[in-house]
Amino acid sequence: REDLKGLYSALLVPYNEDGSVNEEGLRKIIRHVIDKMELDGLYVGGSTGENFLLDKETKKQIFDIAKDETGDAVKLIAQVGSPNVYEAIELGQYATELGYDAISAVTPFYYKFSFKEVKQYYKDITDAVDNDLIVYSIPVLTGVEIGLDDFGELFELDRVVGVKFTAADFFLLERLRKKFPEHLIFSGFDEMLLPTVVNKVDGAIGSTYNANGPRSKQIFELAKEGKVEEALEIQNVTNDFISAVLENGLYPTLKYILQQETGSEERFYARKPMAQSTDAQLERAQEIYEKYIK
Ligand code: HMN
Repeated sequence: REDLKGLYSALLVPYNEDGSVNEEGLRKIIRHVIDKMELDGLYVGGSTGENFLLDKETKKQIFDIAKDETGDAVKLIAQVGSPNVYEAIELGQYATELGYDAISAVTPFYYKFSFKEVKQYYKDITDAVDNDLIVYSIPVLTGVEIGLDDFGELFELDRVVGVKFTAADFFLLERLRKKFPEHLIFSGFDEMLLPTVVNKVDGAIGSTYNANGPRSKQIFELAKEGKVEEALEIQNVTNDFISAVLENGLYPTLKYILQQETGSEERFYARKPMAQSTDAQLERAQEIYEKYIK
């Protein structure tokens, strides 16, 4: 799936104060990512979209809006994973019918599933959904670690075409790349984009690309051309930005910046139990916005 390579926005979703989707705001974010950030695709239904706080109908609503607003302009990957595998299958079929280019599924979490159970989960999804699947590995949030040989077993499943690798384990990344040259590897930590591109990932999916697209694209392109020194300078500025964002709160800061960038009057709220931004966070977000993005 060469066509899936590239830089993706982990799509951020704005909510209304009552927890419903702010559709107008979401459409504006999608336009911003496609037209101004000029990214290659959208990863819809990930952590950044607060997906794991949503009911099934709202997840479908977001898939609908993203496809409707995007059309065929960029690639679309639907994250459908959930410890509820029946829901994952239904959402996978739903997104596939809508025309999503691929699906992705987080490793099942909460219970301590054995690898055998994790593998069965991916087999159940790929057997039932007529689309290619990217494993979403994010041990920092799920607690699920997958080793090299286990990745090999998942990659043997029909239609498992790659992994979104959100981890700082560069030894494992290097081994994976060497052993599975045919599978797609997407980098998941934006602050480590450069070293993952040096390790020859096929693309990257991240939350900060929604706002810091141009620098991220430069890092990606320069690193691919072997211009590591130049790429590092941009990664350094990028990481000043990301450090400031993480210190002030990832969601409040990105929501504020995207609200400004899209000229939306209505505040971009979080979905409970995620807390709403405080005045102090909003003030700091404005400073970060002015310093790095505006
Ligand atoms: C998603 O599922 O929405 C993302 O792909 C998650 C993405 O990998 C982000 N990871 C987390 O938030 C844990 C990163 O973009 C991350 O926000 C960024 O690197 C800052 O740490």
